[in-house]
Amino acid sequence: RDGEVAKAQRAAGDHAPTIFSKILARTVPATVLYEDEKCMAFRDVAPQAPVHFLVIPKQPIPRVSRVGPEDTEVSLLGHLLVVASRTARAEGLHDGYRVVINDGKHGAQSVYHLHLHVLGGRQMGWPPG
Ligand code: DGP
Repeated sequence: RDGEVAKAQRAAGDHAPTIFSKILARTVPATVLYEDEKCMAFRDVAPQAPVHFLVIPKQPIPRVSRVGPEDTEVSLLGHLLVVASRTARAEGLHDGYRVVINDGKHGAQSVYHLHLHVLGGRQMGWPPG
């Protein structure tokens, strides 16, 4: 994942819109697993596990550390986790899975539109790199 870390560190910061806005607008194709009025789940283009999908809010929050204290944003985070869990079940991840949020440079975030990674279908290691 050295290449991914380097890419993330080159990402200049909180730029919007990102490629994920185009996926939401369906001008860039993606394999969409779930969509509702608040979020979308789609397969990661560079899967790091047999099942690897992302859950993103439609609201373009750049990163989790920018989530405000407003009830709507707090409940949106909860909704994203519930959708992650429900979609993981629909993907057959009955033996568990991992949910990851990368934030900023040290977190190796490369796309500055908040997203939850859901990875499963194999044994995960710990600690992560
Ligand atoms: P992060 O490092 O947490 O910012 O992860 C961004 C993820 O987004 C990374 O795993 C690859 C994925 N990704 C980037 N561009 C695209 C794209 O155009 N389509 C899809 N499906 N995934 C993408």
